[in-house]
Amino acid sequence: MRTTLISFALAMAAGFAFAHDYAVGEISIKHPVAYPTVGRTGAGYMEIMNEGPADRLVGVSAEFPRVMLHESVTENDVTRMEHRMAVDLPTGEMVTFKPGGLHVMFMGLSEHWKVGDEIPATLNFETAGSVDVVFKVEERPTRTEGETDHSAHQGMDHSNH
Ligand SMILES: [Cu+2]
Repeated sequence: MRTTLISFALAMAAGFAFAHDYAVGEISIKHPVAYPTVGRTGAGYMEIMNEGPADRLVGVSAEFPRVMLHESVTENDVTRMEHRMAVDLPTGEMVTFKPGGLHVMFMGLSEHWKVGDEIPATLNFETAGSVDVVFKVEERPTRTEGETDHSAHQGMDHSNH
């Protein structure tokens, strides 16, 4: 009995570590991830699946001077980041935060994020409530739109000095 309980607990822990998913109400958050930083800003990405009534992500809080919802928008080959007050989560749809698109912007980092770092944050949903998640810092995939996204962040960072 005891052994069964322990191995069950271990399996659960291992499952969590591997899947790295979170849920609140009928909303699930899949694999929150970030990449190593070089400046004073970092971006968080994830997938949000809403199996319940339509909801909205209305904010993210974390231990940084400023955290915002951003979307990178490309028009005429020029990419800029726009602030979003909220992100709609329609019923039965997966909303993807990814380089070159929606992201959580963490500003005022005091040290660089490295592979293996864990960035705790709280996602606040209008109806479902709040859930604590951890953005895990992974190796940045090579040559994606993220490069554009990244340089946009750097430009923004300099203007703050
Ligand atoms: Cu941004």
